[in-house]
Amino acid sequence: MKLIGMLDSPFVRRVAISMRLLGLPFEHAAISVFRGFDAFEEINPVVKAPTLICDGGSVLMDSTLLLLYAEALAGRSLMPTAPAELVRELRLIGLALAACEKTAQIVYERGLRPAEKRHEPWIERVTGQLHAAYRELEAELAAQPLDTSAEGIRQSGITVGVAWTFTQFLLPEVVPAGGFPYLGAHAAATEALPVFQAIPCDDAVTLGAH
Ligand SMILES: N[C@@H](CCC(=O)N[C@@H](CS)C(=O)NCC(=O)O)C(=O)O
Repeated sequence: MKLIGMLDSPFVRRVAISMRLLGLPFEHAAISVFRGFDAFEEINPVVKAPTLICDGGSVLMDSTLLLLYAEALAGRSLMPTAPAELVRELRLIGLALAACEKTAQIVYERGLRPAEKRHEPWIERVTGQLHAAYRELEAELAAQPLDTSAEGIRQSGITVGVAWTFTQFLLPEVVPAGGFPYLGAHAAATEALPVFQAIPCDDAVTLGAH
């Protein structure tokens, strides 16, 4: 299996960390959807990161779908099965993914659209959605922190940690860390885990075969 995409993408990183925790061997190619567009397009014409080339040659995309496949291969899951636990897990993951998506939209808006074509009301809308996602997550963590141990971490813990690091890396002035102590503590704990350290939020890193 080969995972395609840069580790500064939270979507790629959550898959790489999860596959490592699931004990699945994979190769990694750190190809950028921007700088490496042509090379990416040869692998996946839709140019979405993460992309997974399966051993049988099928090409999959979307981190959540990749994780479904990875868990089926591993024969175990990083998600709880009891409905009451699962519903919280899904809510946290949904909020974290929305935060990643809104962060990326702001970054794309700033980096790709010429200044004279920027539409401020759109940026304000997306920024409001980003703040809302992190406010909701902060309240969830304040009510009940997530397991951040190497043995007990679940998909929600991985995705919330990866999301917060991503936003703080790219937009610290948009989402000031001081307003989100529980998220900061969660991400500090996850980033200290060996698997997070081995798979950093860094576009210069290419993982070897594992
Ligand atoms: N819902 C998707 C989002 C993936 C996504 O948007 N990835 C970005 C990279 S961080 C991408 O492919 N951007 C290029 C594009 O959308 O054209 C997932 O969970 O994998």
